Amino acid sequence: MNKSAMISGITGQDGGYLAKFLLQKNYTVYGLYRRASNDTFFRLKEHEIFDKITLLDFDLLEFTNICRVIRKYQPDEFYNLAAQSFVSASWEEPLYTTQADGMGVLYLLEAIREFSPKTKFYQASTSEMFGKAVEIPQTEKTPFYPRSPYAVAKLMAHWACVNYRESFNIFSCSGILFNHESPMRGEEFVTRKITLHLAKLYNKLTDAPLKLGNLDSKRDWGFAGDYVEMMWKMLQNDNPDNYVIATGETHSIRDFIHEVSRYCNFDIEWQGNNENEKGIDKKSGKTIIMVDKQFFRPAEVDLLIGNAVKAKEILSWEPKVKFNDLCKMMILHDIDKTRK
Ligand code: G4F
Repeated sequence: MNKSAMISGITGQDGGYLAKFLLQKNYTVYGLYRRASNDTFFRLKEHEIFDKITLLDFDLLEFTNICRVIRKYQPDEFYNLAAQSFVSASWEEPLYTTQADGMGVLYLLEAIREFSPKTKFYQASTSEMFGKAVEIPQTEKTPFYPRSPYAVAKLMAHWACVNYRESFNIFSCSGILFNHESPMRGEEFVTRKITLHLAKLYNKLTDAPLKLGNLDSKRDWGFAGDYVEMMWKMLQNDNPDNYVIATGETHSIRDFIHEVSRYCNFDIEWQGNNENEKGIDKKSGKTIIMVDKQFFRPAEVDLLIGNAVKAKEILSWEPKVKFNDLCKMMILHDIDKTRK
């Protein structure tokens, strides 16, 4: 019989890639989504899988709804990708973020414990838990130092996963994923914000400079399509565990801008300092980037770089897409999309 998988957060970047991956493996896929008045299924349509998924109403804050869904379908695997995932917003909505990203995971684990204890559970944990990193690179053993309400809530969920594994024998895995991007990335995240805006400038659809915050923080950026395979691999192993998923390379926001600019014929030179800094195209003299303090965070995560050697050794996983290829994929997609 086909295996069944339930994916919460089906409408997000990772939900689309994971659903496509599991459908190719002949899974029956249940996609859990939060009702909204706008069309949130555009990614599933772009992946051409919208009609192949059973979509179910779901809300991480509604325990009765979670219990009903788990009890009725008792899936073989549950991938919890649902969250308030925008770090910046978590300072404005700390209580909601904690409810959804922390308590929501406890609700899921309780429902599994009560109604479907054989369901294997994957939790989308995050490199943000390392925050003000105390070690470089970060591994599964690196102590955590969360720097945002988002990271604090995710840390609670991470430990709940470990605790339900050890206390109740639930097969729960925590994937500590470093930043992962793609042409399906939400437009509020920095990489996609940059590629969309530069593509619009290139296609002369706008004249306005792109406003950004801290250009010097560094992230370990991988490709989301590579990372969903690892979510699945964790649940196929004999033992549940925690895994860091990363490329092992780090780049600043500035590096990302330079790399994607090459495809837009911009040669950016930086002028000014701190809040007054600007990125100017040497050829045209036009201002392409402006630093704007509204995009700075109350506490920043300055440097993330992961060591995924455990994933390589135990699950034979390695990322395929390199930083340069990721930049190229994203900017070419957005040049094409904005042109249309
Ligand atoms: O793209 P970001 O918003 O991603 P962030 O905060 O690293 O978090 C993402 O990755 C995590 C790890 O997988 C996930 F857990 C999380 O859910 C999310 O997917 O910001 C990256 C960096 C930050 O240092 C930020 O300060 O870019 C800097 N930045 C500079 N200007 C900006 C901007 N970020 C955004 N979103 N917008 C700006 O204008």
